[in-house]
Amino acid sequence: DSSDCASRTKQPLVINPRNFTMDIRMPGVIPRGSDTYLCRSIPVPTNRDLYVVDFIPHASMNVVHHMILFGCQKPASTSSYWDCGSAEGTCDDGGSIMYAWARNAPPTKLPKDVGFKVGRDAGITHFVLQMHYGDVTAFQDHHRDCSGLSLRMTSKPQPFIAGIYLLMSMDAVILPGKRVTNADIACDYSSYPIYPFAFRTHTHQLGKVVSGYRIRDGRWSLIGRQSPQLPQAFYPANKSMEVKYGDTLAARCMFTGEGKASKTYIGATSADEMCNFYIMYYMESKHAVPYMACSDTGSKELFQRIPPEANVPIPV
Ligand code: IYT
Ligand code: CU
Ligand code: CU
Repeated sequence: DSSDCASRTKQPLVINPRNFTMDIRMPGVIPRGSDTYLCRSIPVPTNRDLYVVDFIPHASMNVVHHMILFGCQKPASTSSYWDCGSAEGTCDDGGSIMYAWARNAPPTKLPKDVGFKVGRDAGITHFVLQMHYGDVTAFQDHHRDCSGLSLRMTSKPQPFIAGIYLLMSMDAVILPGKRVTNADIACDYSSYPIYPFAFRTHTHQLGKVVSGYRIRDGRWSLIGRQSPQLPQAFYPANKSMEVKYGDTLAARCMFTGEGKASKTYIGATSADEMCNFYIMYYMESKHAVPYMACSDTGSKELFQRIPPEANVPIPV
């Protein structure tokens, strides 16, 4: 009921323990219609470095379509919660994705000794939770929703920090009627070693499969492939591998333009497309780079050697 809901959105008072939990939950909301996006922001304590070491989702698939947690410096609104469907957005500084929950998808666990570093030094002073409410028939009973996440936090420095490497296409054009259009992305990796452990794919309606690879000495090793039409959570990476200086990271999104009457471009609306492959990795703390991105298209010659699976749709 609603009073119970209110009590669950209150933060417990924490008097300086090393390990504690932060709750970020909707404050008892009723979405106005289907496909409503609501965002909730809470400040991160900034008097010391903190690490997020676990995520505990509180959501039911009947009510919530997906939720994404961002770490950011400047939430798009100063309200405690707001409609973040299109115009207002999530974070003014972009923000970095830290966790995604989607219906039916398995939960992402951080490996032992790995944490996302947050706080003032890490440039993450707020958590913003984006909730996508799908079908609102779940609200016919007039209940108020307080779905959200619990974050297990510690001030104990972690040996490894978690980070995100985002491969994204900026300039793909999907041709109308054409059965297959590929969007390719590749960058040389030139930092300290990272160890991918989870991946997430994101496209809109036209994406069939998104695959990501490490290329070393001409050999392609799969980090992960998934249909972006399945719940867009973080899935476990293929096998443990290292990505080091001199390797190349590459991704392909396979789209279909079948049934379309005009070209589709990369853009922010649901009529546009996106091509994203997110790698969640860990890295030794002393070299910590929490966020990297690549949007180069890579060469045609390079992609001639991509494994054929990158063009095999995954049944949904
Ligand atoms: C144009 C595009 O591909 N946008 C993606 C990736 C992206 C995310 C963030 C780009 C920037 C960001 O600051 I955060 I610049 C995109 O919007 N992806 C959505 C969410 O925003 C995370 C997704 O669901 O992956
Ligand atoms: Cu959703
Ligand atoms: Cu998108």
